[in-house]
Amino acid sequence: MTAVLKTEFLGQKYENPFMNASGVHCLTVNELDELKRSKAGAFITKSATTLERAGNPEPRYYATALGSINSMGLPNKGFQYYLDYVVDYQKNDSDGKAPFFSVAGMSRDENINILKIIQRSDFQGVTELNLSCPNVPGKPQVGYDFQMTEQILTQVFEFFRKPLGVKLPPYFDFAHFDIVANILNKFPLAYVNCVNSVGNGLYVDAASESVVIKPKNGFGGIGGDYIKPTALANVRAFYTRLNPTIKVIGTGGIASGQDAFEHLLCGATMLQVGTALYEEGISVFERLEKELKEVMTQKGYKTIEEFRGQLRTL
Ligand code: RRO
Repeated sequence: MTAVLKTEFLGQKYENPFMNASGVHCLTVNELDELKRSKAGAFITKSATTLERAGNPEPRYYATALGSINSMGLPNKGFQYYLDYVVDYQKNDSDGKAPFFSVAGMSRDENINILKIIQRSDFQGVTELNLSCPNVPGKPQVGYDFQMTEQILTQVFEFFRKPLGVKLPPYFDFAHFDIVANILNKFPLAYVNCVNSVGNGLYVDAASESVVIKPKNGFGGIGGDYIKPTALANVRAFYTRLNPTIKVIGTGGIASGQDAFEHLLCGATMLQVGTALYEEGISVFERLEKELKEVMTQKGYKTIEEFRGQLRTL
């Protein structure tokens, strides 16, 4: 008996649930094409702003034994670059991997303007609105401002009719899970993506008595092993609170088949890989698939549907 990883998400069929996390290996057409040729089931573009941005000064990413810290500062090629890529892909490729389009305006108006252009464009795929970039100096994460989150979504759904998901920051309190889920349940969202990096951590190198990244005096978003329990908690909290029409993408600490299995058990449908992809390169997808199939086979599961969301409590 071989386990199969085939996954249906928003009416599309994918070979497996694995994708890159936005920001990792998706800045340029070259990197995006590498994802297309990889074993990833689907992929997503770097969060785009209206105009190209160079991002924060380097060093701005640092790998540690347990994960990573980054303060990239939203470097991207500008909205039109990625829109051209995803529309072109739709016209010329029929491999069922159509890229998701991530956008991250720096203000409410910028988000609305970007989404209006997507609504008018030929792009028919999935858009992800990033409400949780932790690294732009002077710009707090929208996802921690509940009123602003609701205002933006209210304005967006006055005109946006294409499939839209939101990338959320991690939340750490049941009161916040409840408040945010109540807001999200008011809208025809396609999915939520839990979680973005744990914002504004600080990694200290004791030997040099120094921080390890330059922007914001060393403060940055934490990813990797450090954040898996937080990611799983957010996947589970939203899976159990949201209308079943709103799917959950699990992101955070996926570096093995077992990590992937745990996210699926908590209720995730697609799975995004950030730090492990950055560290290992695109061959990570082949390994994760093999390992997830092994975990499933060992447990006697043939398909993901047999155990998705079936986490037991005591
Ligand atoms: O570019 C970044 O610094 C960045 C973004 Br937009 C994000 O959403 N999450 C992250 O960890 N880094």
